[in-house]
Amino acid sequence: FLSNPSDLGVLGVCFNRGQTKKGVDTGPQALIDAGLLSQLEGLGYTLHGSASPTSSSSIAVAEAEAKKDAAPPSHVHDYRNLLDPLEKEGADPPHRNMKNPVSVSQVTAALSDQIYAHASQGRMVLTLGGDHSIAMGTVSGVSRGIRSRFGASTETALVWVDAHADLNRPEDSPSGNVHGMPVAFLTGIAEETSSPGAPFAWLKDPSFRTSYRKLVYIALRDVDAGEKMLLREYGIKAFSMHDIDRHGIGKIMDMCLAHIGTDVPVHLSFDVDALDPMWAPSTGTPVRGGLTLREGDFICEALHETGQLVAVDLVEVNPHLAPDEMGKHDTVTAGCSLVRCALGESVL
Ligand code: 4U7
Ligand code: MN
Ligand code: MN
Ligand code: MN
Repeated sequence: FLSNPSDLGVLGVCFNRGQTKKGVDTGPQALIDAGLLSQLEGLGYTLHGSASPTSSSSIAVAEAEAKKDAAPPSHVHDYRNLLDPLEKEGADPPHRNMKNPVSVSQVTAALSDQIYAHASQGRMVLTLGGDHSIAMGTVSGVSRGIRSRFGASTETALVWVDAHADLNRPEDSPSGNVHGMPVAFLTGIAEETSSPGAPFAWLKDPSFRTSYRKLVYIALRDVDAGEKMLLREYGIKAFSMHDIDRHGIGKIMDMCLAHIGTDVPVHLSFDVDALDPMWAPSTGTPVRGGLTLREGDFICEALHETGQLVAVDLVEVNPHLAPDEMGKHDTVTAGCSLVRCALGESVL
């Protein structure tokens, strides 16, 4: 699926407003400081940065126009030009129970365009988070990029590796945190209203969407009541930790790939909290009883082996939430390992 499989678009998304804990916006820099980008160059990839998205506000556009010197492409983005106008207390009030709806919507819409720019050129895309709400941007940007290359009917499969299903509709969410909702919006299970100012109306475009039939969950163990109902109602393929204990990760990946089928592009969205807190304690919503690092690496390797991977997200690394220095180091090291495995490190 990749016209040039060694070209990699890399986007560090320093964003934390899909949840309420500070620090997850420093995840991308921590992964990069640990040497991830040079490790990927060592695997033979040529890395490409992105242009900063311009603010939709007319003031910022006018300022950029006046300066005329656009910033060079970069691997790490803070979206401050989009977020600063929303800094004021009460500037981004809840909408349908969602916290920071405008912040999340503006950043993920801009991210979707940045991702599209890579995917539509046939590049593999790696995104480092940031909280998992950013998947609204990554998954939609990739789906759109793949459709632009192979036709509107070409769907991209989504493998969501996570302790959580992130499938809450806004009104069902126990927390109001949008990082627990991206899959619901991407699949259209949570329908955004057409009312003026509805923050995620931009995700209604069919070319941005992912079919829930091409969605596979792995490592679930903390699923809310409303999410369980939706999993059953839509017949979504989901492998829980219980299933992994029963069958072993090898068999699970065979079943995962059988469900997706060959000749289908695949987007892997890996939430580091899928790993057991023993390997990845520095994350906002840790849940015990998770994957070993080796099982996580195996999932990534098995997807790489298919040759169908077109995008990888690694999200929810929060260096500020480490119980100690070692916990932070372990989490960042584990994150780097997952990404390298997805990008072919283990191939002999
Ligand atoms: B993550 C939760 F209620 N389901 O909606 C919610 F348990 O991206 C957690 O997977 C969501 O880390 C976790 O707030 C989102 C909660
Ligand atoms: Mn999670
Ligand atoms: Mn998640
Ligand atoms: Mn989490």
